[in-house]
Amino acid sequence: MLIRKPSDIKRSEITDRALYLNRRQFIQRAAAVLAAGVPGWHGAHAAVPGKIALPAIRKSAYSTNEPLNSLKDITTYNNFYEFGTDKYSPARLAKSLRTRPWTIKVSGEVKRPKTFDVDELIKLAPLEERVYRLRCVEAWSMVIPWVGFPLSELIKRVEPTGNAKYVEFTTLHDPEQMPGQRAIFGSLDWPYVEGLRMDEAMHPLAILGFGLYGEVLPNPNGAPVRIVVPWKYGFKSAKSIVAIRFVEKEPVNSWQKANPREYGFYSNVNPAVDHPRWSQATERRVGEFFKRRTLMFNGYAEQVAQLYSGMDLGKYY
Ligand SMILES: Nc1nc2c(c(=O)[nH]1)N[C@H]1C(S)=C(S)[C@@H](COP(=O)(O)O)O[C@H]1N2
Ligand SMILES: [Mo]
Repeated sequence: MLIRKPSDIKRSEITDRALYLNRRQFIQRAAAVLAAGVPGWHGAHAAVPGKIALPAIRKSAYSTNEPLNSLKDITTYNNFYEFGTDKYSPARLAKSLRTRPWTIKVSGEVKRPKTFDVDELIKLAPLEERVYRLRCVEAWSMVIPWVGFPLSELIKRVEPTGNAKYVEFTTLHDPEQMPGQRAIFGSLDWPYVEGLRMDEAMHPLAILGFGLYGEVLPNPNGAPVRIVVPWKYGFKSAKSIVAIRFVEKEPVNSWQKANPREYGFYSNVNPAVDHPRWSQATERRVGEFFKRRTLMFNGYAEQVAQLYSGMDLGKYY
């Protein structure tokens, strides 16, 4: 994001023939999902050999019914700087990420700190399918059928103390496995850190994601566990996390640290507050040709606007 802005993106990338053709594919896929019902396509995916199966998944009322992006779009057009700064590298370079064994250390201002094995964490609450819009700060978006459960389910169980005002998420730091962490310049400070205010983290829309399209998370999307916060710019949704810490002070997130003038802590999707280098008023849905208007809080205003009542969102960007 520091490195490239939408006007830097080559024309050929925007009209990329593959992306354009994928549009047909995702419309067909969405039609197939509608025809079969969601359990149908879960069934169809369950048989892939060598894949870790997910427990039963129920549908969520929080899902949008907009057409889904294709699995191909979702897994080959990614921001995951640990695997390079361009959108095509994670698909190539994240293949070898070892996602088992994997632990998530929950610590800080909680009565019950605990290190969870990911296979234990995934069973903490019933899994739901949440079809969310994802709006990248770079003005593109996708519709992704995530699988996960509310972050609040975990938070309740570890019993935060009165001093827990914020939650901080940290991604794996392993330069041997993550070539982007070996870059000498033009990237971020590692590990990748993100944060939420406690009430944001407790909001029912904020989830811990373990899968998408009915299967475990593909590596480029942050396997084996990530955060998904749909009303904020995509970078708030940290991938491949290994630690969750409850703290009293507002965490400094990686993008804010890299460029505080351009990226703040809140990072709520807001068409009225432009990025210093480009407009946030519109976005390109991956697979579509014409731009769409960007919606306040990425279309989730009804659910989340009250979290920010009385706040100047131009100041707290
Ligand atoms: N650890 C980590 N998490 C990350 C990023 C990253 O570079 N590293 N990129 C973010 C950005 S900018 C976006 S838009 C989303 C993209 O998620 P997706 O690739 O699953 O669509 O992941 C976010 N999470
Ligand atoms: Mo992003």
